[in-house]
Amino acid sequence: MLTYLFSQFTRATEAAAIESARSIGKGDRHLSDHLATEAFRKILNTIDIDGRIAIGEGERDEAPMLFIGEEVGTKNGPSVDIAVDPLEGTNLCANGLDGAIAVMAVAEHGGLLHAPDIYMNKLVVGAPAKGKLDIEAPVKDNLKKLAKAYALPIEELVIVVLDRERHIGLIKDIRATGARIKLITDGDVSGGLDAAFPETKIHAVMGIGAAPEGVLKAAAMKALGGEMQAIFMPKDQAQIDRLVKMGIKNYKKVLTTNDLAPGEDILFIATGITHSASLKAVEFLPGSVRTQSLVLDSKTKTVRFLETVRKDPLL
Ligand code: VTB
Repeated sequence: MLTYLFSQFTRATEAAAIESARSIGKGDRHLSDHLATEAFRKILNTIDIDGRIAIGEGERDEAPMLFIGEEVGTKNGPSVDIAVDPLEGTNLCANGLDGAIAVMAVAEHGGLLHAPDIYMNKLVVGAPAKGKLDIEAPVKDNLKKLAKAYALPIEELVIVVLDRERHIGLIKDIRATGARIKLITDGDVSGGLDAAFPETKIHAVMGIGAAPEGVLKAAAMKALGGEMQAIFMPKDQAQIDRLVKMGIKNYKKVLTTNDLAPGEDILFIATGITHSASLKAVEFLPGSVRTQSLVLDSKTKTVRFLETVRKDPLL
């Protein structure tokens, strides 16, 4: 079981969150990303694991750190695959907007889909609606079922959608049902987490975003009891070839939570950088810093909220 390592991994997302939080609002997304990535990797390499980055900052030739295939950890420990986004929502952090998080998932070797950075259509719902929606069905049918699952009038549903031109039709379809929309500029992992917590009053995330974030969301849904459905949306033949090369032959297939995160033993950890409906922002206090992290364990179905105050963020 990986659960005994959760406090170690949490140190890594905390460090990434704290360091990138120093750049909130500076308008420099590269600086924010760099601070998060460096801090995350520094801590990760002190942890007793034989780790491999399955989803990271990109291919080896385009990412200096946390590239796909990079070996991380001390090598004295379990063999694990890691999906990581040290700063999910770089623009959110750079512009001081809600929803930036430092996030990772860890699983036994092979426990996370090696998803290339290609778009996918995604549907995320919380536990009450698990198994009740179908990503291929019309939006109005899905929202009717969602409203029923939550025992709410459809008008009270709130659906998170990335504010993109490609979603004009989707937004129209959602609004036609009477449901409400929370448009976000970035950060649909954070939106996915919100959908799993009823107190956030967010009920689903719909629309097209990047596949690596889809794997992270699926890892979270495994412990939270929610559901993720997804379909790859390659834009050209080169992307189709890439999917096939990575072992995804039938790319038109609807992927389930388990297809995206097949591991039996998955830890998912997210630390808030800026505020979101389910996580608090990093708070700098006189002489110390406070963070809030969500730590999910799929094996024991444990949901932990961890608030930490520390003097030296990288200890
Ligand atoms: C999504 C979303 C991310 O990028 O992948 C989105 O999941 C896709 O971006 O949180 P574009 O539409 O700009 O290509 C993020 O918003 C940021 O990585």
